[in-house]
Amino acid sequence: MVGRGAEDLPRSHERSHAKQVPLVKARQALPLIALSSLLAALPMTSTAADDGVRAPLRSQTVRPALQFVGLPWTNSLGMTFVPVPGTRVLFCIWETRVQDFSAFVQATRHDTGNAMYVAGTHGWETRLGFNWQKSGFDQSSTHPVVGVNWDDAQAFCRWLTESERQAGLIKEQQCYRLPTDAEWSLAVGLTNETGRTPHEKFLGVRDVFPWGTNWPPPKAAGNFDPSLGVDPFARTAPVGSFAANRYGLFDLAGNISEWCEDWWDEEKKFRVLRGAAWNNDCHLCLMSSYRFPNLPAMRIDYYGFRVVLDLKQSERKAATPLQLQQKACAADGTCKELFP
Ligand SMILES: [Ca+2]
Repeated sequence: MVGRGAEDLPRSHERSHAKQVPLVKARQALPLIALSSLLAALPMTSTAADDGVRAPLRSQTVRPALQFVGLPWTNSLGMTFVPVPGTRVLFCIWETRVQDFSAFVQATRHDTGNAMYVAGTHGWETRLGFNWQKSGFDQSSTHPVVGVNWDDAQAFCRWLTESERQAGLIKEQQCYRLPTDAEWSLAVGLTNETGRTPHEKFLGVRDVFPWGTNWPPPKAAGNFDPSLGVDPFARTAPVGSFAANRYGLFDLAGNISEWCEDWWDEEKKFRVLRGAAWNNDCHLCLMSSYRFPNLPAMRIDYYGFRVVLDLKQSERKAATPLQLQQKACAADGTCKELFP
């Protein structure tokens, strides 16, 4: 798929997404799992192919095989972050929740508009009066926020950065932002992509999914279209309702599609989204290397975002007050550098 013309991507996108919107047309909880249990469940040495899908953590017996030292880190909103090897950032383990975005809007009175692209009775349509607070379906505070565009996500990151700098929780040079497309790939386990832009990397690695290499997705692999029959959620699910991946990240496979920082290509018209969503059932769009473009102003009821905390590499060894240690250690005392 590398080298496809930018002009044919939207049409392909449309064909492969009977239940997604055409490009540019319009259009908790996770009861805070005991972190020790969460981290103990992380098989740091596994591969994408052998990850498989584990039972939800709530019903899982975990073995204390590996644990991070000094990690994860939880911020002022209760968002938990873990390192992803090969990156210089900490990833939020969850998609940004309704409660996180609500705190931002309450503090800033940020205007999120009064129209959203939603699945209506006659298909996808722009609906006035809908926004992240009125998505058209039930959402609790721990569901991922939807109907937020790339600019809304940027505003959230700026506010959170400034708030936590002022509170002394992060350093002046550290910041919250969206993950880059390349960082998101590493988070989902893709280390061998080629291409300069997200467009060039589109579906470059075939038949690798966030849960492994088997198709269709096994039970509890994530929150996808009900036609796949792998989850009980018709729309969004509380973040963290399914097993985490090897790094402790939830819902990379589904729930909502996540804005990334990058432009789609050198035209710099579209931003990038990664990960499938609650309305996706197609083989291609659930692959880890799938990504798609849309206008940064687009608000849709299956678009949301996840944030990272950029530690700034040059400062990472003096990351106080975060006091981050950059390695994971096994029970036998052997440790692995997370930022080699
Ligand atoms: Ca997701």
